Amino acid sequence: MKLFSNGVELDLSADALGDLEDSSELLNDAAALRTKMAAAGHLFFRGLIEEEIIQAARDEILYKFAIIGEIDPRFPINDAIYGNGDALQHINLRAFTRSVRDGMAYCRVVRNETLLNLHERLLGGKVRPFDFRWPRFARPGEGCGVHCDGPYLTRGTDRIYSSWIPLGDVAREEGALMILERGPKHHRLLQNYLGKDADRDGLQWLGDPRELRQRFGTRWLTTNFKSGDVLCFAMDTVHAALDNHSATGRCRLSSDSRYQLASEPLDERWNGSDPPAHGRDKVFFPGLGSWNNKDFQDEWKTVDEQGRLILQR
Ligand SMILES: O=C(O)CCC(=O)C(=O)O
Repeated sequence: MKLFSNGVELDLSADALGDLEDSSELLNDAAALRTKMAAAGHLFFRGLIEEEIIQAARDEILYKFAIIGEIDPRFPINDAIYGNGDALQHINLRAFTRSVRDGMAYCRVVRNETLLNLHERLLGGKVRPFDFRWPRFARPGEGCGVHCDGPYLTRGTDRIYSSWIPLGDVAREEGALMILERGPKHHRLLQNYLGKDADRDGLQWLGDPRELRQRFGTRWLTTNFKSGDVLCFAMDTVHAALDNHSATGRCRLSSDSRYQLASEPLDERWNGSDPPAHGRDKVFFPGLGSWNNKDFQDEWKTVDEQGRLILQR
């Protein structure tokens, strides 16, 4: 089987691609969690969150996507087969994305007690999830470019961890997340990039995942994710998504959420009852090809005052 990220075919040899290692046995050992996170920049846990909690969030979100025609009605909604719906340009996309982001079942995943406890152990105190959340519905052909989260999220503090949570099984070729293994060149090669602010400096993705891996001299790490798994990573961890090449047209549903100490300053873009994010005229709605909006690589779509997509073809 071939794997692609950002349209680039990955090298599948053992020194270029590896498996994420399950850290579940460290879960109750705060010192060991912190040591491993400091060394590797990520921690992966199999089955951290109960299956029913994930399935409830999956149902809640997929029904919303089905209503706007993004899921093919000829198949069970839970299969999430892409529907080529054309309702998108007529709806209030701002309201739609907010209803997905703020759904009760989805919030129960982001605020799951085991997940919060994990972040408390890592950060050493009471944590606070960012008020903004990033649910992702990745259609066939879609993925996410190579980047670190730091430049996008750290105006308040840089002591933040991201958790990537598949909302349902996500096989590697269906758009799994991958992490660039840390090596001796990591911080030197990223020094300039990590000092940037994505909004002020207009950042683009870090580049070709195959070429980047060779330059860093390490491996991409990923796995066939199962419902309930959690991949937690640091602000300076290089990551990207594999492109969704599902043979059945299945869309990948996942979530990224962020956690910091409640006592530390907040990044005002992502917190509050209605976080401004990257601007009131933009909504987080990744995918659908190139939108001629190079800001934030098309993950953010421009909408009009009624929240309707401004088509930029
Ligand atoms: O799920 C994706 O496609 C990308 C997720 C990501 O970049 C993140 O969690 O920071």
